[in-house]
Amino acid sequence: MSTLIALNSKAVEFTSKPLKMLIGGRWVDAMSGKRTEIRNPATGELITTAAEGDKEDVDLAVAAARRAFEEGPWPKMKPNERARLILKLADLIEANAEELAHLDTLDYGQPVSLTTGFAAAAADNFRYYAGWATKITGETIPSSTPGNIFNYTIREPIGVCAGIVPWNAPLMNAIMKISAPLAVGNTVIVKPSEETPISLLRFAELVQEAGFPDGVVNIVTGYGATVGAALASHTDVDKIAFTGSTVVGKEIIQNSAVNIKKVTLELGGKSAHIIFDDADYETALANAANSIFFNSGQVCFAGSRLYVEKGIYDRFLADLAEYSKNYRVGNGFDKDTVIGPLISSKQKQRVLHYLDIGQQEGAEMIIGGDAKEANLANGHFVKPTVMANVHNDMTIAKEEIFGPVVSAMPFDDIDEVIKQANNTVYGLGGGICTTDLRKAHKVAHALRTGNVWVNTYNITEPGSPFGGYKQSGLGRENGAASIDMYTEIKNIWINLG
Ligand code: TXE
Repeated sequence: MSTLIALNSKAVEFTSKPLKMLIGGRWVDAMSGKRTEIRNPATGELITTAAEGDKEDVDLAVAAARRAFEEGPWPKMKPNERARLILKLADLIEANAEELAHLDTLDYGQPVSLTTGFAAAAADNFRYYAGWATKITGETIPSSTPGNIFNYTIREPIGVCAGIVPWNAPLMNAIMKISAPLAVGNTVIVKPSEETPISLLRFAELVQEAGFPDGVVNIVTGYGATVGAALASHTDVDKIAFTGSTVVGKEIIQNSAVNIKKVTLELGGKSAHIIFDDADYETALANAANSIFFNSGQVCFAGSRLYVEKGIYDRFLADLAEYSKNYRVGNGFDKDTVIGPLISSKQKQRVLHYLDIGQQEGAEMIIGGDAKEANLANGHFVKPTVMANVHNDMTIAKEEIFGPVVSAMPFDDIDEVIKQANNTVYGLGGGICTTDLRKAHKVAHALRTGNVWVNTYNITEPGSPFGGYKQSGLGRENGAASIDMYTEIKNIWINLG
């Protein structure tokens, strides 16, 4: 029996009209007049259309953000006034959380319980960075230069900051490219994914309602090859932050070279989750499943390579397959759904292709695959999938699949499994399940990744730096690290003699 949650009435109203872009405080169509269809990935139905921006719209947004930075009050405002506005925005997000969550579920398909959590996290993230606005300090440096030299530093905003975000947590991914830069006085332009612009545009209305000066936050919708590339190669954008594929991340670096933009990248992953035989068995099982099936596996730090100690490997895999049957696949508005659809038919085909390649290379699919049930036929659903008999040199152990697919491998030695876990071009996350503290520390230190979870997984917080080693990224988001990423340090020398 279906237990469908009714779509929030304000979300119905918001999506009943064609969506515009926010540039310089005005809601505008694309200069070309072009529009992109936005479809519900669970049903294939048209939700609404969004303005399809292009280079000339980017130029307008950059000019507006530049004006707001150079002439506007924003960077010069007292830090406590900036903090007050950001806190007001957080309150508005909280007050409209149900609507924002429903818009995300409509747009990218994941369960309302999950998108509700993301909306709450978005408000939290703003509150955390509102606190930073009044705490950006410099230092005084004892000078050894002869004479009476006063030597100190201050931190200043970088200027116009662009953010390009993907579809796998539309609101949350965007927020991380807005909260920290605003706290320190930058102005921002954000491009959501062409697949999922809706919640960010509603959020932009809240920015206006909170009373931010025009041009401080701008949203340009459209495709990566046009809007995204125009932002990355624009000579008047000072900083770019990108979350997405490693391939596009490399292109962003190349395009950013045009004016030596500051760059933050949060890219793909192939994170190892290591289960030792001394782990609390039930916890390890739940962690292994949640680390890969959460958000339908469309998570950059998903535990997509599962290493299980040999003695418990067969039993663990059989139990994981059983456990995954609890993950009900369906429409995100159904209260019982745990696994929503993948974002698009393209993404579903990509995931199924990896399942084929895996089997051709000798892996065994012990559960999962294409969701062929009649009620799922119009959406892009893939079931929680467990691939056994995988080796580290197989394609499905090396490449990011970005779906609910785990590649499982046995191991019998701690040093060997560390080597295997690090044998990847990525370095975003890693998980360890053990009750032996020494093992936990040893492996946590040995993993060449930006995040490690022990006897847990999937935790992120606004105060904790998040990002990747190797080809998983550049720089960090969240925490004090993000403040560093959005400020320049100026060193001032004064001769007091
Ligand atoms: O990502 P893209 P896609 C990985 C994941 C997934 C694969 C492809 O493995 O299967 O990437 O997904 C914009 N210049 N991740 O094709 O293309 C684009 O419009 C500037 C991991 O959706 O990287 C969107 O806004 N921007 C990941 C954003 O980049 C460009 C999240 C992401 O799209 C651009 C998503 C260009 N030339 C996918 N081309 C993660 N790290 O969480 C595209 N874009």
